[in-house]
Parts: sequence; C-alpha cells; structure tokens
Amino acid sequence: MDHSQEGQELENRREAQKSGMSRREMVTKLGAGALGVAGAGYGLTRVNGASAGETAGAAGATAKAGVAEAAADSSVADPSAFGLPVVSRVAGEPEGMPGPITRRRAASVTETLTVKEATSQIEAGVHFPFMTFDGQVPGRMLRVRQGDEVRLRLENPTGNRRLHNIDLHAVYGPGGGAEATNAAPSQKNEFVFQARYPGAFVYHCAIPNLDMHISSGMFGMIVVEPPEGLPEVDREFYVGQHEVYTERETGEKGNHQFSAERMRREDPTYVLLNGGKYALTPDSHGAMEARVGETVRIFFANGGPNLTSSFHPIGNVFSKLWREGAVMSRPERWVQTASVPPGSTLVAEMEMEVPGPVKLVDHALSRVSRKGMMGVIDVKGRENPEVFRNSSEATSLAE
Ligand SMILES: [Cu+2]
Repeated sequence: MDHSQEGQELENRREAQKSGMSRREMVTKLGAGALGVAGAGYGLTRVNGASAGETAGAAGATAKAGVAEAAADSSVADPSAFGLPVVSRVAGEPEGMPGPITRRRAASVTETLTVKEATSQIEAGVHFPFMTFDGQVPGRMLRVRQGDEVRLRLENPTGNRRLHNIDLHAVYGPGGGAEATNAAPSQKNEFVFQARYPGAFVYHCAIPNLDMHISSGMFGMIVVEPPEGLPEVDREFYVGQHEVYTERETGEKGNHQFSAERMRREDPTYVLLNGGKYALTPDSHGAMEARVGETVRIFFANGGPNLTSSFHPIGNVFSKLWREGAVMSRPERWVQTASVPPGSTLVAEMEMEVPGPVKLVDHALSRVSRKGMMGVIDVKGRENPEVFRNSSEATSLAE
C-alpha cells in the first residue's frame, strides 16, 4: 500500500465513523482494511525504508516522515502520481444542460449522478485531484418540474477512493438526501423525493469532510421549474464558482495537494468558474457565445465552500435577477452586482445590446486578477452605435 492509499484508508475510516456507519457497515463497505484489522493499514507500511510498526515509539516520527515524503511527491509534475485517471478537462460545458421543461404534468423521473475522481489541470502545469459529479464542475444540472417524483441515484464506481453522497437543497428530508445516498467505492445508493417547491438550488457532496469534497469540485445545481415554466429567453448558460485550497502557491507548476490548513483559514489558492483558471475564455476552453439582440439567462451556482461571490457582468447588467434562485419572487431590475452566498444560486437575465465580451466575475477582484475567477460571453453581431461607440483614439493632452 503506498502513502496516498494509506492516508485514504484512514480518512475513509474517519468519514465512515462520522457519518454514523456501524462497524459492520464499515467493514462491508470499505473492507477489513478500513478498520486496520488483518494487519492492513497504518502501522505496517514501509515508510522511507523503515517499517512504521517496528517500534511503537517510532510511529510518531515516521508519520511525520510520511508527511514530508508526501510533500516531496507533490513536487513531481507527473499528474498520474495522484493515482487517479488523468483527464484533459473538468470544466462543465456551459450550454450542456437540459432545456426548459415542456411537460404539462408532473412525472416520475430518474436521475443518476456518477462520482468521478480524476486529476486535471487548474491552469497549464498545475495538476489537482478533483472529485466531481459526472466528471464536470459544476456537476451536471438536474432540471425537473415542481411536483415531480425524483428517484435520485448516486453511483460511486470502482476505482474511486472515497465515500460520497449528495445533499440537494431542493429536498424536504434529512440531510437533503445525504445519509440516504452514502456510497462507498463500487456502490450505488438512491432515494426518492418529491420536488415540492420551485427554484434553482445547489446540490453538493455532504460526507463529513464536506468542505474538502466541495472544494474538490463536488457541487452543482438542480432547477425545479414552476408549472408555468420560466420566462422564455433566447439562450441559457450554466456556470459555477468555487474555491480550491492547495499546499502550493497560485500558479506554481506541479501537483497541488489539497491543504486542510489553508481551508481552515479560508485562504484559497484559486477561486474558479467551472473548475479552471479562466476556463471559459478564449485562452482556455473557449468563451461562451451569444448574439446581439438576444436575452440570455444565467444559472449561477456558488459551491463555495466558504466565500460569498459578488457576481457581476463586466460590460452589462442583470436586467432581471432572482436572488438565491428564488424564481417565484418578483425579479429585481437592473442589478449591477449580486451577493451569492456559498451554497446558493442566482438566476438572472441580461440583454445583449452590443457586440464584444461580457465578462462574468466575482467583483472581489483579486479573485479575478490573481486567482482565476472569470468567464467570458463573446457577443457577436452588428454594432449598435446609439448604445455604444468609440468616438476617438487616445491622443496626447497637448494636442
Ligand atoms: Cu464526496
């Protein structure tokens, strides 16, 4: 067993204990190794050439050596060193969500979300072990109608290392479904809920280390449409902000391990839109695209786990805004910057009056210029000089 596996088993054990699993359940779900029985586990692994179990007194020192070695490992720029599949992209496709609900009646629907643990790049050369719903950040948007009976299934495939579950803020019931969906690697679990109230809601993993799981990518949005649906628009985008806490500095190349210490201080290395630095811009996976004259709806989720977003469209304004995704409220009009707390959402419309980029940012701007939090909507179409025109080039004041 290598170090990462060993640390993982310890953590799974802690998570399982905190999530209230019995000893029998733990053995069933995680194997005997999870409890350190049959000699598997902690004390007997060779660390830096010595067995940690050789003397009791050596255990503490060896554990420290193990931490040092893990840190040294993280300087190796080989992303496969995390022991997870390496994928080229976790950034969710901002138009890759279901369209508006057209059904006139409530229905029974089944939604399956699959947890994927995988290493990907936050920016070029910066590798991070993500945990995701369906391989994307934010997790796949679920879209149902008020009154629907939803069978929500969570799959945790073989090859993943951690326990996971899902808490949906659209659910009346214990933990929003968390305990009901606890799933160890190689397991699936499910529950049924009725979507009683409309709105746009965050969902997230809620295993006891939930801040770590969310900051590793495990959050997304479920939209419960009212029976009459949402106002008609020309185009919709779905994006999500969250923070990543690592043991290295922002932009430092190499493998970035999660840092519990920085998370405790709420001092993120990165603040991201769709899981990558400037992921939805021409410099990375490409900008979103819209046309002059269109009304565009933004579904925005703030996974957090800790920071409130001051969400703002540079070069535009939210012409209608439903704070916290409360779509049954009267929309606020002409809002420049909206506070979106962690674990909440925003639904807003923008009018695309002129061509050019609209930048979606957190107006706590150090998160934009230093930590990666920006996406771009590239608006194409005819100039509209009545609304905006460049009337001169820059010239010298002396002229
Ligand atoms: Cu999880």
